[in-house]
Amino acid sequence: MTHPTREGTVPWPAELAAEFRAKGYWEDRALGAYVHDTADRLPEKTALVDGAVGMTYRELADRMDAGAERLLALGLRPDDRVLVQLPNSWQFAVLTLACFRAGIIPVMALPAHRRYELAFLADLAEVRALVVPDRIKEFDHRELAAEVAEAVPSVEWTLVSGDAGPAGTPLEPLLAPGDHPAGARARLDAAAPDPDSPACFLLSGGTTGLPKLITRTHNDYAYNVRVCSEAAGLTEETVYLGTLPASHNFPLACPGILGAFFAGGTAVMLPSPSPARVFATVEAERVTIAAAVPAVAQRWIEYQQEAGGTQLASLAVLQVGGSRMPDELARKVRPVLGAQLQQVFGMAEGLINMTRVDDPDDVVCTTQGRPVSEADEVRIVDELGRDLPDGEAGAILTRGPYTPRGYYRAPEANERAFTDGGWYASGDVVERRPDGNLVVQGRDKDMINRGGEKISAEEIESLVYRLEEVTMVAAVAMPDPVLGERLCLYVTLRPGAELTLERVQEALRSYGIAAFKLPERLVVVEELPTTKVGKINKKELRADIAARQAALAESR
Ligand code: OOB
Repeated sequence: MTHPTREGTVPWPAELAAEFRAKGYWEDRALGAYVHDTADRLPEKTALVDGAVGMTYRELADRMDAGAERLLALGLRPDDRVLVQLPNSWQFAVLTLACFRAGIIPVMALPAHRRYELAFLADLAEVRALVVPDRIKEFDHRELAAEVAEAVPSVEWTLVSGDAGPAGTPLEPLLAPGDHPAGARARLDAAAPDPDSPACFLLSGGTTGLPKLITRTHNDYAYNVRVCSEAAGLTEETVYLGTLPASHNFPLACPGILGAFFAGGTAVMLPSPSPARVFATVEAERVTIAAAVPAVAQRWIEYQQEAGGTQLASLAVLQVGGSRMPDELARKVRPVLGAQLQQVFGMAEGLINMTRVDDPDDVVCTTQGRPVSEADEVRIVDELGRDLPDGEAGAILTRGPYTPRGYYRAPEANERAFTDGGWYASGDVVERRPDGNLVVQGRDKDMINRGGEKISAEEIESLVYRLEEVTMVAAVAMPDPVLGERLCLYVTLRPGAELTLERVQEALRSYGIAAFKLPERLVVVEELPTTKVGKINKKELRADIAARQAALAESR
């Protein structure tokens, strides 16, 4: 038996929930209902595009309902969890909606995840099904899923997109249109999930050992989508390009593909942000808004500078977030790409800040914007938790109607990350300007932000300690001109032992971790510097690697 999610979820206090309802932030509707609203209003409009596949809203709503009923007929029940590891595709969108509609909870894994992450997540969430593609490039996800299913007893089904193979259940037939849409709709409406129940589990960037699951309820996530759509100006004319991995909060719901569906626009799914494909797709589908991390935006800018041309003519807004965008890069967006920049500083845990499309250039190019909701509370505090005046950098604390009060089944992590009064401490160091806009100055969390993908230092360190050569290890961020940061390992070794970066990478790969988490530089030292209280001094190591990198660049 799997546990009901209620047992591991931290609810908002009742008085606040009542207030969020009274003020209209929480509409007490399940996410699927919003898609039906759009389908009722604009049945023949194109909802979803994936290569040669296009779907109207009528068809999307029909497939969503039929999919929900088939998942239930398979044996899944409301409140069951399923691990979803699909690339950006129409299948990702339809399956996610079908889950929402049935009250089945998708756990949003990344295509890059491997056995180590997937088994951990599947086990923590006690998933009853895995949903994977047949293969991505050369990699066979069916084999990976088989290993995960073997390791995690709760797994009963593996649904496979594409060629399901002997052990898998084919996904596409489950997501086909149904025979009696009106009947399916009525039955699902009657059994709609409680709007305060989890709609999905997002993954935390994580500063502790392993990733944590973030419970997003129908009520809070619907509000997240609505308020982000408003701040990004989505309308029926919107054509949204989903090219960052769609299981991330940013391309999913800020406003993302769900925003496009709520607003009656079109979501275009693209599995890779490579400039040539993105530019061709923007041109072919008349894309009006896209989301990127700074490293991807930089590639698009460079490509446009080299290739020239008018392929991006329809692109009105480029959202950039996930890691700090350098001001110099921000200033190039409009002159080169012809799109208005919207900086987005958000987190899967809730709070989303955006610059607004009509903000002056100074705000758009040098700040990470301000909260999207009037109900977002933000404090900037010093080490003792005292509020700081505008213009002084400190730790950001936040709470609000779409910022949950705790991680799933993680009381210890909750002790640390959620302070008295339910404030979430993201670990970012932020300055608030007098005009209300936030500037991210740095962070006070042990994480490496590799082009928007987050790597927990502790997670990598605990794995490197398995190597017999190693006596001490510290994972630190090293500055990188493209990705912002990459992962560098400092190690001390046993007497006489030797270690190469290749050996570390090979070992970590054999443990089954995602490739983006592999260290890209190894520094062997006699001793690691420590602080007064005897902890490894990472500040000194970060300065050391930055100096080494600078010296290296100098010598070239
Ligand atoms: C987004 O979400 P996560 O959960 O992958 O990562 C959140 C963390 C933040 O705490 C911050 O450290 C960093 O990513 N971050 C930024 C940033 N946007 C995110 N740091 C500096 N500047 C920015 N613009 O990354 C995310 C979720 C929703 C929307 C956008 C990004």
